[in-house]
Amino acid sequence: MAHVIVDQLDEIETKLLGVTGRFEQMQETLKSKIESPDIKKYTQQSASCEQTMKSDFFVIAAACKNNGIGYLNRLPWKLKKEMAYFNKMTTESPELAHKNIVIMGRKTWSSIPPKYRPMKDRTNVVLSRTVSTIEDRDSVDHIFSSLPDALEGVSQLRNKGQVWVIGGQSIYEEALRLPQCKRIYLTRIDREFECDTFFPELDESVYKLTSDPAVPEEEQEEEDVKYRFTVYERV
Ligand code: CP6
Repeated sequence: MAHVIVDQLDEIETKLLGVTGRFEQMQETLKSKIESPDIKKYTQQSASCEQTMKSDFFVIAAACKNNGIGYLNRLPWKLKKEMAYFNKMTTESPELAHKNIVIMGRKTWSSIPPKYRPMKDRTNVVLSRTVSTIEDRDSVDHIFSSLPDALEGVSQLRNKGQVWVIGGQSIYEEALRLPQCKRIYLTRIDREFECDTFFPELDESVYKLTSDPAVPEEEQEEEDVKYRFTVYERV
């Protein structure tokens, strides 16, 4: 009786070895297929396609001496001409027939006084993981749940206008790390204000100071506050 079982076990072992061998062979075949030039080329093409599907964009921000950009969901300062500069830069498009796009986080959207929402003559895009938390949702042109989603989404609008990322803190942090971020228009306000949201540290090896003919280089002053418009370009 015992040797019958031993014989059966031997037989099972032999079969298992056969199966394992064939399995290993299949693994080898699959591996060589994945590494074949055709598949490699396809993988690369798909990666570069994903890149071109995302729109290039500019970041625009105003930050004070302590890098603050906001306090209690509003601006820490009142600078009318700085606001006019923001509106001019984000509205004027080199392609006259195309509106520019402004992308902002949900809290930035809610910080805009209702009578100025949506920002006029611009396509307003708001980022939020939960659509239901967006205030005054009907005034928003497009909602996306992440910045990469928005960049891919707006690239499909067939709009040749510029794309501007306008804040706030967490959106700036993500935007500055993306290779599609080509320029940063940063207004540097020469005074400290109490703030609870901040502009990220600029990596000066990635972003270099440059100039733009549309941007005044002289120091600005209003309400006894001095500030400068700076422009950085991704190298
Ligand atoms: N950039 C500059 C910005 C803003 C301002 N100046 C801004 C701040 C808050 C909102 C929208 C825009 N992104 N340079 C202030 C006018 Cl809600």
